[in-house]
Amino acid sequence: MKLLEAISKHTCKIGVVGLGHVGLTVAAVFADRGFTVFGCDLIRSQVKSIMSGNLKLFELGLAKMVNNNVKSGKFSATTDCLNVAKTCEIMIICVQTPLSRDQQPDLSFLRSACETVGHGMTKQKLVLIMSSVPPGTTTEMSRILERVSGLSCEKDFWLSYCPERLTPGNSVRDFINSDRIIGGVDAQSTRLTSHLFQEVVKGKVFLTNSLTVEIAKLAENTFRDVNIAFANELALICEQDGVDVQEVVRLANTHPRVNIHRPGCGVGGPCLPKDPYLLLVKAKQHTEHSLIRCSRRLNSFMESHTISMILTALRLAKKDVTGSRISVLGVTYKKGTSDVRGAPSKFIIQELLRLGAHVNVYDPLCTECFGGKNCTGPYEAIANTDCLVILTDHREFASLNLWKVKEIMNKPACLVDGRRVINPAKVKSIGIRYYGIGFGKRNKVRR
Ligand code: SAJ
Repeated sequence: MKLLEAISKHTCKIGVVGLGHVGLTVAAVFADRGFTVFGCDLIRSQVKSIMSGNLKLFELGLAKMVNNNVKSGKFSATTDCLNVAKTCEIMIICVQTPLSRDQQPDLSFLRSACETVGHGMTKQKLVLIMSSVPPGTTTEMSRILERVSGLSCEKDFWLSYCPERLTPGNSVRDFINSDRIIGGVDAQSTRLTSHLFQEVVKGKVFLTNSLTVEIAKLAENTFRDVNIAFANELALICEQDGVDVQEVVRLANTHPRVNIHRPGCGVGGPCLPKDPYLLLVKAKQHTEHSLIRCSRRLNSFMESHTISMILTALRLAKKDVTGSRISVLGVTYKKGTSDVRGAPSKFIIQELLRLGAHVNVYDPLCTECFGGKNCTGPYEAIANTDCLVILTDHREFASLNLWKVKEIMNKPACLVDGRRVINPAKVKSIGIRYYGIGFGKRNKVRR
């Protein structure tokens, strides 16, 4: 078959729709392996920064890979998606699928991308969808592609679902090394897609149908979300019982078949807060008893719980939140990234501001401060504040000079650790009041 041969020889042209973290990584890696890649995005500034070598993405090695391939002519970006769709034999769709306010998926970007790809469709092309989607979406998109192109899926063109597992910050490494799951709408689509990926990735490729892959992808992130919710519930229990949840999790995880995740001040990012809702879109029968929905609520509740912890710390220090001064260290949704999508810091900072607190904010990897005052270093943020709050587990925070922290804070100095990055015993020995997620105070509160 012509396309199979072109894939093996790296002579087919690949179009990538949507040049965010995923799309840009996909485009750069395929170009780096010798394919000619055309990327398209509606955002003119993103296209311009790619073509001019001014990328502003915090992704290890990605900017360099993009720049090298733009220079060599293997990769170029444009806003003209239709032209790309007409030119390329393989189209990879990596557009966003956000949630609306009522937690319903907004597939308008994906539908619109499929319409454009459909307009550029001719026989013997392969379309891949990589965005996270509710079950059944690949079949829905096949109908759009057929309607717009007047061609028939499986007979005239092929379509597969092949989601990404990459971690923001390390997308290139993860794209190349992760095992992946691929599901075509028919055996030929699956075979072609598997062939394509085996040309560029080192991880194993597992093959099945598109609906199974759609559900499996959502199951991965939902499993993590439910597991974290369990860890968070344990943390709440431990706080009441005067026990440290870190010790409980450490001991429970010595069981060979137990792997409890880490509790914390909330679950953020582009995937975990969204994917459980995508999985539930068509699940109508058991909504009242849904473990998944309940876990989502519990993980969101941890943000309010962190606020309660801050208010308790202030109250016990005989201070009112209104007019108090609070320092927040960490804004990004997790360590080692500049990404703030879905970060718990947004709600926590905005709620503290609403309650009348002055909030200083510092993050080593981003300047977003959600209305607080942006500071250029941790001690500048901490100076003259009543309560220090840690919301991200950035490495730098674990090595804070706690003597200095105590000295520059208002008295009594209080610390609320939302990610358990600092040793409570050390904090207390220095004379700072300590509060941490899942850190129960022994002999204090009994049920
Ligand atoms: N979190 C906890 N406790 C934990 C682990 C995470 O509270 O034990 C919180 C983090 O602080 C963060 C959120 O959960 O706020 C999400 O963290 P994550 O490490 O799961 O990271 P993501 O969102 O970067 O997840 C991505 C996922 N990628 C995609 O869906 C494309 C996921 O599939 C991967 O499992 C994960 O990266 C990874 O690190 O492998």
